[in-house]
Formats: sequence, C-alpha cells, structure tokens
Amino acid sequence: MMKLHGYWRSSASYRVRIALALKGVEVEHAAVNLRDGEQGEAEHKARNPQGFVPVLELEDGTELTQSLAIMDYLDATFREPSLMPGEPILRSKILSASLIIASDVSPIQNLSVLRYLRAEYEQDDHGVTQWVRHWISNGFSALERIAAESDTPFLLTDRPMFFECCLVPQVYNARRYGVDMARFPRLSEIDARCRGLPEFQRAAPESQADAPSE
Ligand SMILES: N[C@@H](CCC(=O)N[C@@H](CS)C(=O)NCC(=O)O)C(=O)O
Repeated sequence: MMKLHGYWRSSASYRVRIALALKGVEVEHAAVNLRDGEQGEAEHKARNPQGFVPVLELEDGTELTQSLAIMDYLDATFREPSLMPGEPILRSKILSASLIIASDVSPIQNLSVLRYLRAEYEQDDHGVTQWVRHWISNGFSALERIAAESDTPFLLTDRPMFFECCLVPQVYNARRYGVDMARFPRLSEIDARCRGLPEFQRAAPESQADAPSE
C-alpha cells in the first residue's frame, strides 16, 4: 500500500488527501508533526530535501513530493474519476486557478515563512495574522472574479477537480486566520458544496488520526 507522509492541518497534505478520496484510493497515513519540527529531521529530509509535507511513498519505495505533482501522478495512474478535463483550454484554466492557490497564495503563509517573519522581522501574532489575511484575501479576490464568470456547481465543471482539491484547504486556512469569507460568495458556495461530499469529509483535518482530540 502507498504511504502518505503528511500532517493533519497541512493544506498541501489536505489537497492530496482529497484527491485520494475522490479517486477512492486507500493509503497508509504516516504523521510528520510539523509543530514538533519533525519535517526538519534527517529521516524526513531524506524523503524530501525541502523538509515539506506531503510525500507520497509508492509501494516500490519511490518518494513523490509537491502536492500538485502528486495529484498529477494520481490522476495519471488512477484514471477515473479524472481530476482534470481533457479539453485543453478548460484544463489550462483549472490548472491556472489551482496555481493561484498552490503557487501564489499558500507558500507565503507556510509555517517556516511565518516563523521567519516572527524571528527576523519581529512580528507578533497580530502582525502574522494580518500578513496571512492580506495574502489570502488578495488571491481570493482574483479567484472570486474568475469564479463569478461561471455558474457551474464547481469552478468550471459539474464535479470537483484539481481546483477544488486546492480551494477547500485554502478556505480552511482562511477561516482559521479570520478572513471574511462573506467577501467571496462564489468561492464560499463552491467550498460548501465540496464540504458536503463524503470524500471531502474523509479528507478533512478533523477526520485525521493525528488531529488532536477535543
Ligand atoms: N509546494 C509544496 C508546499 C508544501 C508545504 O508548504 N508544506 C507545508 C505544510 S502545508 C510544510 O511542510 N511546512 C513545513 C515548514 O514550513 O516547516 C506542495 O504543494 O507540496
């Protein structure tokens, strides 16, 4: 069985968990505790020199990194249901919207970036929260305009795809940092529709074995 090295509250791990659930693929979950710094230990750096989760370990021991690259692998390996449409323009638009989250918004609120802001730029909880809210709102403003151009149940399709795997974890983070989601009604609607599905519920942070029980 494949093994997903991840963390319950990691949004990049959450993306991959959603993709796995949508595909109906079972994996073993191995927790890398980011709060305890396990991502920086030699054992994890051997899996991923960046010291990030997620890492998908295949049955032959091959280790795949980067959530979108892992999702691409899953999509190429477990074809149905596909997480990307075949039509090239639609495919490009879904990838583009996914990258707004995965490449532009999410990296600047990574744990290591926020720790650096605190240590090197003397930011307190307030400063860090403002930083996170600003960059999520910035990305969501663009995405809301893109999403408002269509009225499909999901971003541009009738079922969840790559984009929704990225959106739901990012909205989870937005709520955690107190971003006013009322400003983004179409994104909120897509997020709520996704979270109503059992696959998204199975992948949610609170459903993970390494989540604190309270
Ligand atoms: N671009 C990477 C980002 C991975 C990433 O940032 N992972 C975070 C958790 S969401 C992490 O491992 N952070 C550890 C740290 O910052 O020390 C991906 O999509 O997989």
